[in-house]
Amino acid sequence: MRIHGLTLLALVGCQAPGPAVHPGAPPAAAMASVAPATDTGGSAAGDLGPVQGAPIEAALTSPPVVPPPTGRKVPAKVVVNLEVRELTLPISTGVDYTFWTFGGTVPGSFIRVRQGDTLEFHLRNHPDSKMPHNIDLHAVTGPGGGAASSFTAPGHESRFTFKALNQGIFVYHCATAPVGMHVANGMYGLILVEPPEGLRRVDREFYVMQGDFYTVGKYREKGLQPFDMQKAIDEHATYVLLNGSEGALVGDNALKARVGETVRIFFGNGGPNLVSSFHVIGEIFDRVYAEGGTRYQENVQTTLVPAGGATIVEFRLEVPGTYLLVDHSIFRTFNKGALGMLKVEGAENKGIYSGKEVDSVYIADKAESDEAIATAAEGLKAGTLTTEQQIEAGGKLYAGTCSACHQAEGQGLPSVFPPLAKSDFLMADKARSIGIVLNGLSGKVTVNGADFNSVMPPMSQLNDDEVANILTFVRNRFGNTGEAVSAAEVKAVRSQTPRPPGAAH
Ligand code: HEC
Ligand SMILES: [Cu+2]
Repeated sequence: MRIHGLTLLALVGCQAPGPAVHPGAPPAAAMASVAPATDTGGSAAGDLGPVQGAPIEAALTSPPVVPPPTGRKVPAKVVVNLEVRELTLPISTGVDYTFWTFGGTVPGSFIRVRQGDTLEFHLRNHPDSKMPHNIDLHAVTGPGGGAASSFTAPGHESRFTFKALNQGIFVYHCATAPVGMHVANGMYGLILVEPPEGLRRVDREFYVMQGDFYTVGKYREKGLQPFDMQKAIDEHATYVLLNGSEGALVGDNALKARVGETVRIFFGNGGPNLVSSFHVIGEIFDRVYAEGGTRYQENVQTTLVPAGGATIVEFRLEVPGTYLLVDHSIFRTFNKGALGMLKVEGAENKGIYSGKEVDSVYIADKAESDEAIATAAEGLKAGTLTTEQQIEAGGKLYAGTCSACHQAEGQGLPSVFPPLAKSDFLMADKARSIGIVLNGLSGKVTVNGADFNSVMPPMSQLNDDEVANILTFVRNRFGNTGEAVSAAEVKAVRSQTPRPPGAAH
C-alpha cells in the first residue's frame, strides 16, 4: 500500500519513490538503516479533497468474487445500493437455514472504494422481510458507523453519506437489536478502502468470510433448522463456516487458480462469537496485512482474525493441487464445516513438492460432489428414501469417516483393523453393528476367523441418518448382502445404549 509518497516497499528495502510529505512521517534520512516507522497519517490525511466527476455506482459482488480495482486517481462520489433480503438457503447438504443477508448472500456484497471517496449509501430492506435492519460499517468515521442513520423497516430505504477517511479492509454488519442474532444470521460483509495508489497487482483476488452459526438441530441434522438463541449466548456453535454454507467453497465451488499466480484473499470474520485461526493447508502466506491494517508481516503460517475483523493475505502458487482454507481451531474444520478449497492447476514442480496431488486424509468426503448425500436427504424428507440412495450416500460418508481404518474397500489391515468386507461379525447382528458405530468397540473380537484386540472410538457424532446410510452401504457392498438400516433403528439403539464417557451425543 502506498502511503503519501512512501510505499511499503520501503519496508523491505526498496527505494522510496519520493520524499515523505506527511508531517507526521519521520525524515527520509532516519530511515536509511532500519525499517522506517512510516505513517499513513490515518484519518487526518484521508480527506483527499472534493469529489471530482459524475457520481459512480459501486459495482457490488457476491462472494467469492471481488470487484476490480477502482483504478481512480481522484476522489469520487460513490453510490452504494445494498438490499437486505431474508432468504432460506442451504447451510449444509439437506439442511436449510433462514439467513438474513446484505445483498442476498452470506457474507454480503463486497464493496470496493478508494480512500477519500464519499459514499452515498442506500440501504433497502426488501418488502418480504420480517425484521427491520441497519448497517454499521467499520470504515465509517462517526458514531454507530452508520447504524443510527440506517434503521430500515421492511419495504423501506434509508440513506446516509460518509467519507472513507481510513484505508484498509473493514467489516460491515447489521446492528439492529438483538444485534447478536442479526449477525448470527449472516448479516456481515467486507468493504475495501483502497489506498490512494491502489493495492499492488496480483493475479487473483478472492472474498472469504468466516461465521459461526447456531441451530436447534445438531450439526448436519436434516431439514429447516431454526436459530438457537441459547446456544448463541453460550457460544456453542453448531456450524463454523466459510462463506455461509458447508458447500460454498468445496467441490465445484472451490476457488481456482494456476501455478505461478499470486493470490490475494480478503478474509473477514463476521463472528458473532468466535475468532478465527485462519490457515491455508499447504501454503505459507508471503504477506499478511494483519487485522486489515497497512503494514504487512511476511512468511506467516496462521493468522488470527478477530470477530468483527478482517485481514489480507497474499501468496504465490508454486505447485498444483488442492489447498484447504481452514480455521486451525481444527474441530471447526472437521466437525463444524469450516473448510474451503483452492484448486490450483499447472505443471508439477517435483523439486518443491513430490507428493500426491490430492491429500485424501484432509479432504475425505468433500473431495467429490455431495449430490448423493443431497439426494438421500431429500428422499428421507419426502419419505421416499430407497436402499440404493442410502448406499450411494453411505459410500461418501464411509470414505470420510471409516475408510481411514477399515480401508477403501473394507479390507481392513491384518491384525490392526478388522475387515468389513465379507465380515461374518458385521453381518451376524444388525443392532450390534449400529451399537459399534455409536459406542465404539474394544477387547477381543474374531472376524472371519482372525483375532483382533484393539479399540474403535465411538462415532456418535454422526447423526442417525448418517449412521443408517453408512451401515446400509457396508452391509451391501464389499461382498456383503443385507437389509437396509433405517434412521429409526439407529435412534432406537442410541436411546437404549449408554454412550461411553467422553463420546459425543
Ligand atoms: C480409528 C479407526 C477406526 C475407525 C475410523 C472405524 N473403525 Fe470400526 N473398528 C476399528 C477397530 C480397531 C475395530 C476392532 C475393535 C476391537 O478389536 O475390539 C473395529 C471394529 C468394527 C466393526 C466390528 C468388526 C468387523 O469388522 O465387523 C464394525 C462393524 C466396524 N468397526 C464398523 C465401522 C464403521 C461403519 C466405521 C465408520 C462409521 C468404523 N468402523 C470406523 C477401528 C475403526
Ligand atoms: Cu439485521
